[in-house]
Amino acid sequence: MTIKAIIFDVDGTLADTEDGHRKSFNKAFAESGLDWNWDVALYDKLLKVTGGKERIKYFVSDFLTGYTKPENFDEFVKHLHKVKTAHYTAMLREGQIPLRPGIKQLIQDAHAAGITLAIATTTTPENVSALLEVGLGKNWADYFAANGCGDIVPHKKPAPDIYFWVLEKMGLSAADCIALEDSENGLRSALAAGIKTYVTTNPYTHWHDFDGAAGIFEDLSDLAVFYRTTGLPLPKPLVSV
Ligand code: XBP
Ligand code: MG
Repeated sequence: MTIKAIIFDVDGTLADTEDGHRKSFNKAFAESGLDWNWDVALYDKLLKVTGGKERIKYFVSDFLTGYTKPENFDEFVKHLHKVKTAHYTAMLREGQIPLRPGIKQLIQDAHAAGITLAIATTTTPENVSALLEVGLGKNWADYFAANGCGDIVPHKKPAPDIYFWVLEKMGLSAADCIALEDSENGLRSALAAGIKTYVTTNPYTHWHDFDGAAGIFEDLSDLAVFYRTTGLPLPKPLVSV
């Protein structure tokens, strides 16, 4: 099959963002007078649920005891998440979270080779643009034919909704594409949409069950291996070597 498109997950895949998310959640909790503190071990468990708002609700329902929800709990969670997102995008704009090894080169090589690129993530559009403005420059959106993020679909990963949304936007079938993910939820989501999926692991997800992945990499620091494994049409500079 000739790969026509690469669909990128964001958190954990384009960049090692999850600890930045975790710290931003904690800043939002403290600012809201809550004594909640998500340490790494707890956050590792909370990552079972994708989506920051959903994750807060999961924490309240499954990990908190003796907590009385405020009247307008949904609004309360939305506000908390808004504060968290402000802290997180500030971290990104300060350049605190760089793109992972090989990601910028892959995006540039693939785009130059005429391969369609897209994003499929459960994080917010603000987070995607803040991360990629720093990582790829102010015209980052020019690289992508579709930017599927956040609440545009009713069900977040591991549901396939976001991948179906991106496929439709690109006008391509699952068989034309490969996906790049970092987590079990992300892999399940892309596989459920019928997309051949490769995984790059990170400290939060290296222990996940990646059964069904077409290949697992620690990272993309050796792009030639990634191109050979995936069968991506090598861009000119690599072919001439
Ligand atoms: C990972 C997620 C996101 C982030 C937090 O998204 O599940 O919810 O953990 O970001 P991806 P928000 O699909 O890119 O791996 O608070 O913006 O949801
Ligand atoms: Mg991810």
